[in-house]
Amino acid sequence: MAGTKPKLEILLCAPRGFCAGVVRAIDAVEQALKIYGPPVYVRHEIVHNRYVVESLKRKGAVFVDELSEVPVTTAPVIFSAHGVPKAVPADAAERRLFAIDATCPLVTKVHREAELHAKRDRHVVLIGHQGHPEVIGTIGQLPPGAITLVETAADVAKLDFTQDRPLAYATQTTLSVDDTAEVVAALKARFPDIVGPHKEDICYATTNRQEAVKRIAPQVDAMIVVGSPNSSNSQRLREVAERAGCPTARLVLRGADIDWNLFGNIRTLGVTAGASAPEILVEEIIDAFAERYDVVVETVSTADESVFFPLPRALRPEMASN
Ligand code: 10E
Ligand code: SF4
Repeated sequence: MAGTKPKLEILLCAPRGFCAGVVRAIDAVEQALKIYGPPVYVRHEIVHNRYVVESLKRKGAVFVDELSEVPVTTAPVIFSAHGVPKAVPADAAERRLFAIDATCPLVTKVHREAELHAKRDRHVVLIGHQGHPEVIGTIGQLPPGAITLVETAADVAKLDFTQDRPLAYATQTTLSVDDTAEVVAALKARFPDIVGPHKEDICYATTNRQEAVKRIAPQVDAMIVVGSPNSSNSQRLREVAERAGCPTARLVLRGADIDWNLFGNIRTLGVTAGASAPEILVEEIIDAFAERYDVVVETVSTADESVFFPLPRALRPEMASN
């Protein structure tokens, strides 16, 4: 078939894929397996990517939804990058489990902000997606009722706080930058004294990946976001692509999942990857296109990233020799 394939220009977003918090969380599981040997228990998917989870399972990680599924053991129990309610480490301590917290430091920062607001008697309005583990973790930093969740500007309109109630807001780290700006504006309009972070708590990785998609989306016939359906930041990238003018944007987990009815007759394709999607899957997807098309890949870079988070203390190399 060589020479007969149609041409396809692929614009590859940079930055894309793994963020510093994801690298740290996956490294934490791998390092725990290396130091302590299997099994290493992990509460919740360490990051929202099935390929990552399956590869760690093969190395001896055991994934559980709740601590109650972990037997009496001296093996490490790792909390996922999304963070956990305070009750979880408390429960682990009571059961004398060897807990290791792989919560991203940028999520922990939001937890500490929420605590600080509560200490200053402010009720916290959290902007985020109901039911998402990060939101459950953040709400679980304070006693029940201390945080009110809003998802949209319409939710803000329904809030019935009196004007003299001290308020603060915080956000999930992986939200749409544009949607969140709207919700924050609605909050400030209704409650001018509300206290908040400088802009929002959306992290650098979320912001940069959305920015790169915005640059590329108007120039391509279709866009693929490599990532899992349960990955919030990946879903946001797909939405950002559509809103920025890309006619077809889809989340794709593996090369075999590409819908060729949608992607079989295009001239330009944008590719990015959510913060939990490994680069090997980006390569797999580009290879799948290269089987059908004569592809030329151009990387479009909109930011440089050099963020690095050291491993949780219990897993740093000096601990390995103890
Ligand atoms: O669903 P999310 O985007 O929150 O999670 P993910 O595992 O896909 O990506 C990493 C992001 C984290 C841990 C949330 N800050
Ligand atoms: Fe941390 Fe942001 Fe990555 Fe979430 S997306 S793990 S907050 S760096």
